[in-house]
Amino acid sequence: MTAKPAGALGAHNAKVMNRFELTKRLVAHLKRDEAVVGGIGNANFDLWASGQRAQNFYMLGSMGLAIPIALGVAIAQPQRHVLALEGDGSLLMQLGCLATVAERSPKNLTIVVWDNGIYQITGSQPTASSAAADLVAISRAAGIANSSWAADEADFERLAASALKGEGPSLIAARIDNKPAVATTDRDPVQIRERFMRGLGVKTRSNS
Ligand SMILES: Cc1ncc(C[n+]2csc(CCOP(=O)(O)OP(=O)(O)O)c2C)c(N)n1
Repeated sequence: MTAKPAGALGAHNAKVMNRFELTKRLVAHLKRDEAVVGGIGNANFDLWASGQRAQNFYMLGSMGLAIPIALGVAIAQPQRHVLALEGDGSLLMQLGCLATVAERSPKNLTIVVWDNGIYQITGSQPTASSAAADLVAISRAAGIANSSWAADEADFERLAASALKGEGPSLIAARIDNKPAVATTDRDPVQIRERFMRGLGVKTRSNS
C-alpha cells in the first residue's frame, strides 16, 4: 500500500520518497555539530535510527513541538545550525510557530516537514495536507520565503546543503511514503535531555 498522494497543489510534482532514506541523507550533511530536533514519533524514530548524536533531541509525547524547541535553541545558540524534523500532522497542529519563526527570522534554523498526508503513528487517519492544505504555501505566507517542496532525493539534498549554509530560516517539505519508521527511540526523557544539554555544551562535568 502506498501513501495517499498529498493533495497540496505545490506538491503535485514532488516525488514520494522515504523518510528514513532522506533522514540518512540529511544527517550525512551534518559536519559542524548541528542540533537536530526530531518531532514526536516517526520523525524522531528515523532520526534515532540514522545514528546517535549528542546534538539530537527526540521529542516524546507532544505533537507540534519540534519547531518551537528548535527555534529556542537557534536563538540561544546563534553560532550553531539547528534543524527541526516534523510530521505534517504535528505541524498542522502548531501552524502558528511558522509565523513566529518568520518574525524572529533566525538564519541558523532549517525546518524539514515529512508530509505523508496521514497521522501515521495513530492509525493513518488522513491529514488536511492530503486534501488541499499546502504546507509550503502556508509557510511562505507565514513569512518564511525560503520554503520549498523537494522534487526528489537529489533536490532534497541540494535544498538541505543550501539551508545549512545559514541563510535561513528555511523550510523543506518532502512527500513521503507510509513505510513505518525503522526503529523506536528509547523512551528515556531524562537521558535524552541530559545528553542533548551536554551535546550543546550547556551542561558540562563542572556545572552538572
Ligand atoms: C497534542 C497531541 N495530540 C494527539 C496526540 C496523539 N498522536 C501522537 S502522534 C500522532 C500523529 C502524528 O502525525 P504526524 O505528525 O503527521 O506524524 P506521522 O505519524 O505521520 O509520522 C497523534 C495524533 C499527541 N501525542 N499529542
